[in-house]
Amino acid sequence: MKTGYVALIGRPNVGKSALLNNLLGYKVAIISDKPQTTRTSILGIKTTEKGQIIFIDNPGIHRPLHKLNKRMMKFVESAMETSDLICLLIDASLKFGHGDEFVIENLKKTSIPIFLLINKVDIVKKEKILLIIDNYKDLLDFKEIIPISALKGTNLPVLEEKIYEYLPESEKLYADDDLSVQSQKFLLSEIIREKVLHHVHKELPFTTAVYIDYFDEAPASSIIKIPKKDPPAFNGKIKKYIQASIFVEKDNHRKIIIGKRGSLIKTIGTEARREIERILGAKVFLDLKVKVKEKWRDSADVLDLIERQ
Ligand SMILES: Nc1nc2c(ncn2[C@@H]2O[C@H](COP(=O)(O)OP(=O)(O)OP(=O)(O)O)[C@@H](O)[C@H]2O)c(=O)[nH]1
Ligand SMILES: [Mg+2]
Repeated sequence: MKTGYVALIGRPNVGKSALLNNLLGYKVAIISDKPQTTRTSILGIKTTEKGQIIFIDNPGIHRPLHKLNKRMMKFVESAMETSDLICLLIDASLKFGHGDEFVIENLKKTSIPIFLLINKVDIVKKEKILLIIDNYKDLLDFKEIIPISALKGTNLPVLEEKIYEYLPESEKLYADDDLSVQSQKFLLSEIIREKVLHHVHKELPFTTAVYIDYFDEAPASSIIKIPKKDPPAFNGKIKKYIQASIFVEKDNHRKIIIGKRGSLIKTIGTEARREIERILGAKVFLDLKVKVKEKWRDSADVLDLIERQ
């Protein structure tokens, strides 16, 4: 048996969470077209006959300006320290820039083997990929360079095979049906935040947080299991009550999220409720409130609250 930790590292928006979900075959991390979507490390466990790969999805590497962002970078640091292999993802459709240099500098300090994953190859020409390989190959001692599409699944079986070559001989660390490590309340709050992210722009994606105020049926364990049935059986009679707060930093942001006569918050609520109902296999009453918490990104109390839900 081979078992080990694989950290997914890269700039914001390169497709780390999309890759995690596609590798697992289940959605455990939220995805959006806005940068800095992921704010903590999320473990995703893939058990096969060869062993167990424990993927660690991470926030995108950026220069941190707020306490929130400093914490995000701490997650990246500790994920890199605990991993047996680092997968550096880049976006094939973007030009090499300062952000990429910053990431490379960060990785120069580590002695852990690194793969370069050139993501989003579904939207670029082959010649472009060859140029990227040429530009990158001498920047770090990459053990493998693999062009992939996290969205379409291109080359993911090859990636998985190569990963196993770099994992230590070890017994499995998790049960075969363990899928992710994060509390269910946290996952539900993230799903609500994902729906918010789809509808907001400019500053708002960065200044919105979600906290589950009330859901008394959430399991205390922070292990999320592979559903026994896919999709899980749906019981339309059971109604679960969830109350959540959407935090913003300014009153005009609160007004934007609520929308004209409550139209946007209604849309967000409906989209989130539908997805949460699929996860819980039951009808849900989702009660959303939008609250102003000035400068929450620099408040340790609010950050603790959100992280530990
Ligand atoms: N065309 C294409 N788009 C992709 C691919 N992978 C991810 N995307 C898109 O890229 C955007 C960012 O994806 P995420 O998975 O949220 O990126 P991330 O690296 O986790 O971003 P952060 O959490 O902000 O660091 C989304 O709009 C995805 O749909 C891919 O292989 N091809
Ligand atoms: Mg992400």
